[in-house]
Amino acid sequence: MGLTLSEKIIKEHLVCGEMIKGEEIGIRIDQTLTQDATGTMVYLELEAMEIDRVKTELSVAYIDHNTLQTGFENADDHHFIGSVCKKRGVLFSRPGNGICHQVHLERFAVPGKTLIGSDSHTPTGGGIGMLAMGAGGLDVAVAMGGGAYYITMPKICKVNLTGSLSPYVAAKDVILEVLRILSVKGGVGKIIEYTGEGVKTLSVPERATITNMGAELGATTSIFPSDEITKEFLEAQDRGSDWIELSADPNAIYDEEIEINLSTLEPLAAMPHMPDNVRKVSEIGKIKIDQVCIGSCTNSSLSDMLKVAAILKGKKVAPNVSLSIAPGSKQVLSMLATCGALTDIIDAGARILESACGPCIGMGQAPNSGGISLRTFNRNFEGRSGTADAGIYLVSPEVAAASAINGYLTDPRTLGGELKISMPTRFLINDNMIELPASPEEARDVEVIYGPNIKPFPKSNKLTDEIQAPAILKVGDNITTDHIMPAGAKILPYRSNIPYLSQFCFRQCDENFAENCKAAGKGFIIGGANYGQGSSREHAALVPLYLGIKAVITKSFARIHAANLINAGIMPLTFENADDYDKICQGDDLVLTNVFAGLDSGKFILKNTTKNIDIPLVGVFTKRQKAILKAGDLLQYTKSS
Ligand code: MIC
Ligand code: SF4
Repeated sequence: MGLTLSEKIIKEHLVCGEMIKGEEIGIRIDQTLTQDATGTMVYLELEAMEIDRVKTELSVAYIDHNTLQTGFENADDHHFIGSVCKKRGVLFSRPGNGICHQVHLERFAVPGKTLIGSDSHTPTGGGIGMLAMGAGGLDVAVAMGGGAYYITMPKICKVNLTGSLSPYVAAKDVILEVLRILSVKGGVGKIIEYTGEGVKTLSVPERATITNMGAELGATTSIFPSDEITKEFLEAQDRGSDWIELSADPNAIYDEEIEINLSTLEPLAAMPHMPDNVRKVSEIGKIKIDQVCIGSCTNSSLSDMLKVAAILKGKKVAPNVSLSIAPGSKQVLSMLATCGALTDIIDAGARILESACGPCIGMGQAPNSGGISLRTFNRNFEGRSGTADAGIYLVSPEVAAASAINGYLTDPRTLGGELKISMPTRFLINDNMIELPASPEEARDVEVIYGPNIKPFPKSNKLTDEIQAPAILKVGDNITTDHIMPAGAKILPYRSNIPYLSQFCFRQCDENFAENCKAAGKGFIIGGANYGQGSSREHAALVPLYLGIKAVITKSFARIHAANLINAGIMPLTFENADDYDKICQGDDLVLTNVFAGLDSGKFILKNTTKNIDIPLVGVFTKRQKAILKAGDLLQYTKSS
């Protein structure tokens, strides 16, 4: 039987388990990446694990999220991460060097290798044929220490691409179309593999846009074959020797198949407030806009920026619109400057931001009250922009640039002609903002620098056989990690200070959540379907742990968040009958009985003592997960095993 591309890479890296769909497998990790918003925790965990030097082929720490320095906190975190990197053998990408996924694609991603990153958009590397997955911080720390990464063997969904994109239709429209078809839950438990004739018409950055935003499908990852186009890209990055050819066997068997004819696609937009709320731009019509933001790890490559520059050239940003542009990396910015395209962008009136996540994570550029903002980003969750009542539309760079000039949502095809850009055969290579670690001998004298805002992370208590606690919060479907642990300029500087961070937990859903938790001392969270979608931030588990949450009971979970809960020693349990969700009200007193027997059988009973009813729950854990929960958390488990 032939193998899919993902199966080939998994097989090559399998250290534990069998490639049977739905079973747990452990895979060897070749590369890791971290960013600073999750990185402080990762490196605190690495230090707690007492690992002398990282054991991966390559580990890189990027500073790209918390670059707005309104106080000492972010700069202290940068120094802390930099010092651990120097000591432990990790490359350090300094602030200004670019967004982790963009820089990693340019300089480090290798077809056929495995990568995990403490950021949910790590699958960007799939654009180059890498098996790249987002993971919780602790999982990344364990992988740096040489440990395997455990996932449930996913189903493989084939997306067969035919035809080629029409002028002004972009890779963003391809992934928006996949989101329209599959929804934000549609990729859970799956790897999305792109195949077909249409693949050859897409460049590596275009493929990376598609795999990047596969995160919004909830997919484990997304991947493209490694072909001649991949080779050209790697050669242009002076990394031709990293190339290998890689594709699925012709007789590979897939669990699901989707057909997309690229030629029939039109410019699309994800309307507020979910990435799968997709409609054709031509159908939405000419809505008036207040802001346009171009950049983020989804759409900040050189080719994206050159297209934007070509549309803006000789034009002026509409008077009612604020246009900001953040090129994805120093390489992109400096090449834009060299070829003159940056001048076209500046002359049109764009506000140039540093090469970082910026507005995508609410680090500046919050829209005006009730403002409409078009963004080339990947998430438009309510409030994420920093303005609670803003409406965010996710669009391609072409739609963004055309709309910025007109002042209203514009189908770029109305600009006419064809958008011609010329891509250089060689990128400008200058890795001078990547600091190399100290040699093992020198590393002994390197001191790890802890700023005053860096507080120890919470430890969990040993599991008990009976847990009595109130339903401290009840929420609905599709709760994102931005609901659980919001980001934004005001809160992000405290990513290394869990006690301080805790006051913001679930604020958008219940402003008294933290106080209620403190008063009760413990609690259960009740949720709907796809709980914990979005970011990989383990803070969405560590902060509830700090606030005394013992278990989260939902209709279903997003993959990375469920793993983060287990790693933090919080049980993710689901209703055996989804309708039982209605049998619990916020504030009800609950008792989870016979927990240890439940861990073995996978079945639990939750007594709602307020309503005097028993509710059957399910919690199927692997041997390793049971051991983690029994040990208290992954850190204690790793130390003891
Ligand atoms: C995001 O896009 O939400 C982030 C910020 O990059 C997160 C990581 C984080 O919360 O720090 C992600 O996607 O994992
Ligand atoms: Fe940064 Fe936004 Fe990408 Fe997250 S999604 S890594 S915040 S650019």
